[in-house]
Amino acid sequence: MTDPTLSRRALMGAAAAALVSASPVSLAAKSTLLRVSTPAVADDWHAKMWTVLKEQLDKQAAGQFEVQINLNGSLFKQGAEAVALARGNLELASISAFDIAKVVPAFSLFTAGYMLRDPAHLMAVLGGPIGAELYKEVSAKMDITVLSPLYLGTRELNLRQKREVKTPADLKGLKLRMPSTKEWLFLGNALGATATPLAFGEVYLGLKTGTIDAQDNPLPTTKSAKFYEVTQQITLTHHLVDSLFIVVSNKLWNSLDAAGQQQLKNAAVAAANYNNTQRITDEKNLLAYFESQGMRVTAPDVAPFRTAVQAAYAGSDMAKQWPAGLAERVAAVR
Ligand code: KDO
Repeated sequence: MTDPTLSRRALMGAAAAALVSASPVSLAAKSTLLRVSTPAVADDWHAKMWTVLKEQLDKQAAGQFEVQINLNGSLFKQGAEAVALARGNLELASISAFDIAKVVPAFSLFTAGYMLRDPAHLMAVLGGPIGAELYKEVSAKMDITVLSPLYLGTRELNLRQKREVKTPADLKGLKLRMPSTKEWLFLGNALGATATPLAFGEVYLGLKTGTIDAQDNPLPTTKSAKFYEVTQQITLTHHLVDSLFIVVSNKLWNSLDAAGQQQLKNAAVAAANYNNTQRITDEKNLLAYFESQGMRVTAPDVAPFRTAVQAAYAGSDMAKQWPAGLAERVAAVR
């Protein structure tokens, strides 16, 4: 006959053993926090792509990462992400060529109007050997690693009031909102307008109240940030095929083993691909939507804009800092 006391003891012992053997597992399972900061609004594709990254990591590396997504510049304001990453206060962000150009001047080449031709060209240049070369300097100087470039969209003019716009001269005196760095302002002025600095989060109100006359963004952003509600015209200048870069702080990157790095990189590439596909589709369909909302869409000949903008860059201090032959190598990429 079995002694009931003994079997109870045996049971308790087994339970304790199970607990002991369970604890190292749960300790080891402590996940790595990945804080994301973006100025993007929830409805924009480069906000939604972070959920793709999160889901991809949950699938590939269950329990290993905790992705915390902060939208609308709620964690760090637009343009402050690179410094936060370098200081270890942030792990992931999508920053622009304009942000990188402040530290790595070669990147101002990708802020120049009419330099990249289309999304495929952008991805071939920035996702190929030219990108890879430049990202080494980004890592060394900014303490961040580029995981993937992405297509933010082609920037178009969006005017508060209807206006004939055929050449840069027609933009004279127009207060065109641009983000607040000198490279952005240069682009706005090169188009013929009066570039006026304003943070992304203030653009809607600026258009509504008339402190600015126009803004430029890719069509999907003009839709998701609802700028079409407070403007009357879209003018298709196609002046910048714009990029962003999904980046991770080197502090976090270097703390991962090779498998963790690969999982994070795969998830970033999946997020970028998702963004690119959705955005390119949207760009094809949105003009009809804007017209249905009563907006005027105009498509001037872009040649006079291209000529003026390219001449402005060619004579600029920025162009003097572009590595010799880089612009030609970029143009030669098919
Ligand atoms: C903008 O402020 O117009 C801009 O499009 C600039 C981009 O570099 C990027 O910061 C973007 O805003 C935000 O992600 C919001 O869409």
